[in-house]
Amino acid sequence: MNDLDSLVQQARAAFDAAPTAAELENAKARFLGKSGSLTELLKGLAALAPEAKKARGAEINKAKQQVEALLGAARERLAQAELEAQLRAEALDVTLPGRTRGTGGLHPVSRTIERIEAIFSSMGFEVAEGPEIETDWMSFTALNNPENHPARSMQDTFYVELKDASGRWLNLRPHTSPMQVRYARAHAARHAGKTESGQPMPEVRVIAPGRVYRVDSDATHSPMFHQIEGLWLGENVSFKDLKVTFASLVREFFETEDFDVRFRPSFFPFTEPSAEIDIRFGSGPLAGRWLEVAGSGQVHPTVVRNFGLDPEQHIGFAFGIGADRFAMLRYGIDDLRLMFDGDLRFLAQFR
Ligand code: 2NL
Repeated sequence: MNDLDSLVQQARAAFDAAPTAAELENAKARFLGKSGSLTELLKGLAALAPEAKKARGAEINKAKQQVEALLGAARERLAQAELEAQLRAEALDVTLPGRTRGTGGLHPVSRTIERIEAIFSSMGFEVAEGPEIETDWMSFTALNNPENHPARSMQDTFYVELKDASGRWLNLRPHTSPMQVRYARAHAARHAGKTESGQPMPEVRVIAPGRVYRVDSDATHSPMFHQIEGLWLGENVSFKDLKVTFASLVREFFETEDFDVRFRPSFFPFTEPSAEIDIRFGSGPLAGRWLEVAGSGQVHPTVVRNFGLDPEQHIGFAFGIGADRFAMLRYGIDDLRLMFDGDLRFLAQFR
């Protein structure tokens, strides 16, 4: 092997060994650079005689072309490797599942209240919502609670350190009745003196859903819970209407015809007579047991008078149901505390 062949072999080995484009360019300088070995050989031609110069020059140029060809191939190889590495680094697996924002949903109690509102709306009831901080008169006096009734005590009712115009502490409403009082009084004021002679005042038909508060906390009681109260007053609204109304609610809310409704005598200051309402399903997971689901009664004449209405002309019923209990019965929830823990593993089941 002559000196030029071995130089080409050295260049090939150096270019093959270069791991990066930068090192390849360093290797190139050793052969083709200003003082590279091939350049030096070309400079040496000057000392040769014309004939020898021509022959040697042609050989050196041939070697130079071989080295340049090897350099081009090595550059190509490194560029290709670099591109492949980049593609590997930036690879996307388009088959991976996407990261989505989870779907939200209504709380089971909200769903229950919305369903019950829709059912009563279809029976001609309006929905009244209002303040959760109330006056003593709205929460108790208007509803015929005696001055020393235990419901007014601090053991039963939360009070707010603010007084109303008559100097009494405001309370967190212990039921949604105050909203019905407000609604009935506005109804009485709106129609006062306006009804044509002989025409009765329009009926009052309203439900009041919402949060209520009582000093009570254990496995089956939460200091905040949800109530839906209903009120229907007219010329001749009776317990028969209450039973039909309540049975319609149960039929539509629980989506079954297979149940019984019974009234059990009870006592509330705001109704007389008063009754607990029990239901019993004939089939399904709750079948066979009487379940207490509401309190009810004929609205007390004193309460009707506090509405600003005449108890001879406005007779009817009121009831109160626990929305949380309805939600638990409907969705098969066995622990009240689950409803208020805010645990997404529970809530996600209602999306
Ligand atoms: C219960 C008791 C009841 C009422 C609520 C009512 C409202 C007005 C006038 C008269 Cl404005 N009554 N509400 C009547 C009877 C019972 O609820 O234990 N509910 C879970």
